Amino acid sequence: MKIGITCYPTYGGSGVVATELGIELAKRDHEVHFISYEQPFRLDKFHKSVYFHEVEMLEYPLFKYPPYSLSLSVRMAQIIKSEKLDILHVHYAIPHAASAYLAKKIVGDDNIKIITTLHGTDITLVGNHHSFFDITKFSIEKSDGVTCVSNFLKKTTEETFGIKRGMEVIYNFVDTEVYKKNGNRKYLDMIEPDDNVVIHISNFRPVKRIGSIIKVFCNISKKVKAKLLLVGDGPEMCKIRSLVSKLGLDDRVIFMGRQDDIIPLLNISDLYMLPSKSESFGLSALEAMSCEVPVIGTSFGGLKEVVEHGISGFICDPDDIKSMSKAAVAVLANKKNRVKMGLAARKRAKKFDSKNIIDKYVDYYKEVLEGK
Ligand code: GMT
Repeated sequence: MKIGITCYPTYGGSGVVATELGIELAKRDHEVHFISYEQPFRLDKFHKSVYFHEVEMLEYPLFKYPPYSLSLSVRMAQIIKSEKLDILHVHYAIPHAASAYLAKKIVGDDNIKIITTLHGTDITLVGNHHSFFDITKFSIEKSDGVTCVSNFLKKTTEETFGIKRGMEVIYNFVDTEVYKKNGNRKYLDMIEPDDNVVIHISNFRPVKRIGSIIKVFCNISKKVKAKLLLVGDGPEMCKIRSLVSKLGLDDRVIFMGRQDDIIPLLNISDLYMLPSKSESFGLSALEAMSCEVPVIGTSFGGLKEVVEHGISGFICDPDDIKSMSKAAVAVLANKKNRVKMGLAARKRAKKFDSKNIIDKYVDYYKEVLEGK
């Protein structure tokens, strides 16, 4: 198949899923064309049969907000025609699904099938805002196929937008051959061999509740020798830095900034924390699990479809600092327990291996093309 993929190219789960999906499809002899304003960050080296098409944006003084979604539609239509795409698969509904709908109208309805993958905040936080609600509902209904990254997200989409059409749940995935413990526990300068390492990776938005991680870590470090690695950057950074200082944790919290390769960091970690206000799937948690790192994650959303409470980690109310602290100390203070949970996490991650999940996308593409 010839498949177009549009996603946000920057740091964020939906862009990671879209890029890894494209690379895996190309390995299976499909031809993949990324269409976005920038080359996706995980598309950092040459891959056979993977192409990138940049969306050109016109600056004009009248435009306070340059209309990216329109330029994207035009570029999509051009690539559908020039590359003879079979499918255009867009990740994150806003604005990609609406742009794809317009592109389909430009090239003619019979010339392309549009598949939209819903990722999370495009439904729970952004798409349901009154300024976007109608266009989100419309573009979901008008897509030829829709996938959701968890059952939670499918149900939330149906309830929030009153969607009646079929939507396929296809979970996110990880390449467990790449994301694995390599035994090379190379310490960062600031980390000592007997430190328990807690890690969080995100784009530091309020939904991630990083303040709760700091409070839990404060309790952890009263019980065990520990360091906290915060990986990523975003709007909450200043607030988090001052909370860390206020709690006297400056020498124990390490701000790593954005990192392209997180595997070495997961390899020195003992616990991953993701106590978000809502998490539709929690891809970063799955990547940690694949590296034998147990997870303490939120009970709000789809993370409980990934982490088995008490086995591969703990699912907690993200407001319940006491329970999360207790769970974290239970993992870290007992090495035998931690290793056992880490192995269980790896075993669980294998259920979401890219080998199994990519085939589900390919089957779904075929179904949509056949008009089932
Ligand atoms: O919200 C984010 O952290 C980014 C966002 C995205 O679309 O880039 O992540 C969402 O999609 C990921 C990939 O499917 C999921 O693993 C995340 O759980 C989801 N985030 C939320 O639901 C908050």
